[in-house]
Amino acid sequence: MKSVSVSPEGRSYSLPTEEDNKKEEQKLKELVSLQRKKGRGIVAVQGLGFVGAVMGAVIADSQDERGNPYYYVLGVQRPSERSFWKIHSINEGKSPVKGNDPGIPKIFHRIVKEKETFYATWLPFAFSLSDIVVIDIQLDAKRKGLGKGEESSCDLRFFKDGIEEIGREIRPETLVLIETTVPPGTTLNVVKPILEREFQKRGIDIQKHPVRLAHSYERVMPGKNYLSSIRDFWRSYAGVDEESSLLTEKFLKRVIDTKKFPLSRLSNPTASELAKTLENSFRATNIALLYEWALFSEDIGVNLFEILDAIRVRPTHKNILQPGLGVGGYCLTKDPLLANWSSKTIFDRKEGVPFAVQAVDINDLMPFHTLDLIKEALSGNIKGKKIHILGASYRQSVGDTRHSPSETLWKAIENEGGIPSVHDPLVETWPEVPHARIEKDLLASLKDKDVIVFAVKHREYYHLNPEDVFKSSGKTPVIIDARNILNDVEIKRYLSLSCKVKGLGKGHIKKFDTNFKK
Ligand code: SAJ
Repeated sequence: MKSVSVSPEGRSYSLPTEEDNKKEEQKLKELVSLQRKKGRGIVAVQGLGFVGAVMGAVIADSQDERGNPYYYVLGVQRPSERSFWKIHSINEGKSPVKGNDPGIPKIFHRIVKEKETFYATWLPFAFSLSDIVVIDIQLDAKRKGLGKGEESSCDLRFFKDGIEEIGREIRPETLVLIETTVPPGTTLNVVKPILEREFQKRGIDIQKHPVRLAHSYERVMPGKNYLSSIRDFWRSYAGVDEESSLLTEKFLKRVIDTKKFPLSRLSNPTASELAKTLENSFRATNIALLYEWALFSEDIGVNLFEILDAIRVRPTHKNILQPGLGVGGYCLTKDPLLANWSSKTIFDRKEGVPFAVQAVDINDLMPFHTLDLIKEALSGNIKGKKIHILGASYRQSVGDTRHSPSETLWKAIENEGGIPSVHDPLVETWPEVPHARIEKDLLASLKDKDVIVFAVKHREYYHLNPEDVFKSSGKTPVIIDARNILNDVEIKRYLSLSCKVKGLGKGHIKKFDTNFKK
């Protein structure tokens, strides 16, 4: 049976045949020669995921002061069952990624249907036609389980295959720009040797034609500022040599608003790779640190969050973060592990980055404290109790369940005989918890629940009327605030309804008079 790729809307596309490949190659040649006649540079973007697809769109949307597009972009996506549909979606002028940024659907329609500066394909042949190849394929850390960061490793196989594909196709003068978050040292110690080997296999003299290669990490933040996190945001970069750095600088200056957001040129690609993993290690350790202060606050009867507000007013401390249900997503859970692996495996150091790895472990296990709060409120036994989780996504304003702390909580509840359920306004399916039905009607979803956990900072969960929650549940539900969503007025109103209330970092609740009346 021919394998197909199915889009989220349910449309299926047969994967390409040899015949399709031949036609596509001819089409690419014609498209590129037409675009070159218009004076446009040709940029290929490898990987059309939530970074590459939108990065490609921003590049295709860039233009000079007279409004002439700088580049024609070939988005190159492997024809896999999981992702081949994205190629058709883009070529119909539709974004393959969802997000709250209203600019996303508009930019795809503009570059495909109006400007005609973006075309998606599956053929690596596109790299042979390009002046610049931007790499946005993913590189995962292989995790051994929650709290086992030290045992994680990196499997570069998929990434190396992608580099070899590029090395087999590109012309020697083509710039290869890596944006993927990679273990520090990858550009110089893995990518450069592969490209040089592929060049030599093709009879290219790498002394005369040194590879043009650079690293510049992306700071894409899906959500309401998706596009501006690419176009209106600072970038660091470094080339393997002066020529590569200059070519990269020229490219980035055309695509990013570097007048408002100046570039930072670093001394070598390893510095750029280290910077990215350090940024997210800093963020992960920031949150992990506050977790132990949340436990401290709970035990001594103080509200950690009013303390953080009082500290944050200091300019030197305004970036102190908050603990919560846990730390999920694809950045803070992975980047410290990439650096740890690189330190030992690429640089043969004895030490990794143990503090950053410990932060990942602390963050991984954070949801178990919320389970403890639930058990405390239910005098230790959650068997048969209906526990409703508000939020499946790993963070607010996106519908993304990768490494979601809510997943850890859901599974922990099931393990102890509880009956979890979940509501989320943005998540449609939960691949990591396939049997979970995502409720969409918030108040209706509270019916008959013994425990309600505020798990994700979705805006829908703020300022719910405690009386409405109480009535909708039809019981006297335990209220668990795992994300500092409830304010003290709401907490007191739940208490006056005889609900038990517990909050991560909110030791002050037990000081409220439990007979508090309105
Ligand atoms: N989280 C907390 N407390 C906080 C902030 C976040 O518990 O104070 C949790 C979130 O709930 C989530 C996890 O951490 O589960 C990650 O949240 P995040 O806000 O860091 O979002 P990410 O994972 O999408 O991080 C990305 C990173 N961007 C890139 O790597 C390009 C990160 O550097 C950004 O700071 C972050 O987006 C952002 O600010 O949007």
